Amino acid sequence: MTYIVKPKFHHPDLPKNALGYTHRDYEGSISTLCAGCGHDSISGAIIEACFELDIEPHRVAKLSGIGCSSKTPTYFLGNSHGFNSVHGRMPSVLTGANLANRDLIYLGVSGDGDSASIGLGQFAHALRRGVNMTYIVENNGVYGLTKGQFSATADRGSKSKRGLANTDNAIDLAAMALQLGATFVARSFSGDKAQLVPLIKAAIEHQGAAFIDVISPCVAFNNHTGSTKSFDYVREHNEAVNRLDFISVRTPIIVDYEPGTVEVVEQHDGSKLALKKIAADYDAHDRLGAMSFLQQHAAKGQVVTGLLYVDKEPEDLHGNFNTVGVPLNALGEKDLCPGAAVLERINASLR
Ligand SMILES: Cc1ncc(C[n+]2csc(CCOP(=O)(O)OP(=O)(O)O)c2C)c(N)n1
Ligand code: SF4
Ligand SMILES: [Mg+2]
Repeated sequence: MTYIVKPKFHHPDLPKNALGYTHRDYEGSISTLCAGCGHDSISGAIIEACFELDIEPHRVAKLSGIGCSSKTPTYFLGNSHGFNSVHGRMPSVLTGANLANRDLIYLGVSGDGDSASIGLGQFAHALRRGVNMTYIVENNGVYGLTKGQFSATADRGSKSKRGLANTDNAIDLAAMALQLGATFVARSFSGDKAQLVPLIKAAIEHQGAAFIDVISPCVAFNNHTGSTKSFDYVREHNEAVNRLDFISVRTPIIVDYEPGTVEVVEQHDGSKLALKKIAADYDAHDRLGAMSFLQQHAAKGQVVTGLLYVDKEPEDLHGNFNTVGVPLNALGEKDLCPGAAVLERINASLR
């Protein structure tokens, strides 16, 4: 545990983004996680993505549950809104906040224990409702914070630090997200910043439920031989389906991939995703195809990473509810309380 406060001073020559902010403006407190924990690399990727997207930190709301992964929002975006909720309950708190103020960028950070065990129902309903958010699971296959018990994402047959084999079947959260109707589904590896940063940027700009499952090795309890969530295992079994470039509306569009192997996907806000197919038969717009691709590779012990699925025309909860464009928390009494005559009309229509 460190109690050292991060110094505010930074070198005057640090690179600045279009808002004049440096990376330091997107950082948080000094991490208290174990040295080498994959979760710290994901925090670094979130900082990089927000810096590159020129996001004003006060426009972000970061929410989490309980666990080492859920502690990480303290270590990034120190100038953003934050809510560290109860174990497994981040999705419902995020949904409520999003309904009250649709103008913020919602970033949900969770663990495999937080989302696949106690919070599985919450995970499922937030995705099926299409809450506009970037939902990141920092997936290490164990309950890191409570000292390394198998989580529900641990593969059957994988070994604990003490050599015990897991006898339960694993939940694949990316496969579930596809089945539940998430409009952006990806998987990445904490050790692959080149893949993870553009995925986070694209997920933030995506106007719907975006889910990223990030394999993030726990160096204290799940990084040994026999684990399928260790650095060595994921490096050896990583099967990337595409290489991704994210091109924001503000940057000039330069795509230098070979013609025929690249697909440029335009999102609602005009930002673009350039997908270079590595697996030639992979189609990132085919939900069913993505589901069977995941299953086929999981059966061979391969970890499929990259953008698995994106819907070019996502729908979100506000669209489905037909809510007003003004955030609900900004409406005045006149709008919120339209009077007895309107209430009478509504009651009459229900009789
Ligand atoms: C209601 C409740 N039940 C159990 C716990 C104990 N607990 C704290 S963190 C945790 C699991 C964390 O695992 P995960 O979400 O995978 O995060 P990690 O630490 O691995 O990043 C558990 C079971 C709790 N804090 N609250
Ligand atoms: S116990 Fe595991 S998950 Fe928690 S900080 Fe240490 S390495 Fe990371
Ligand atoms: Mg975990």
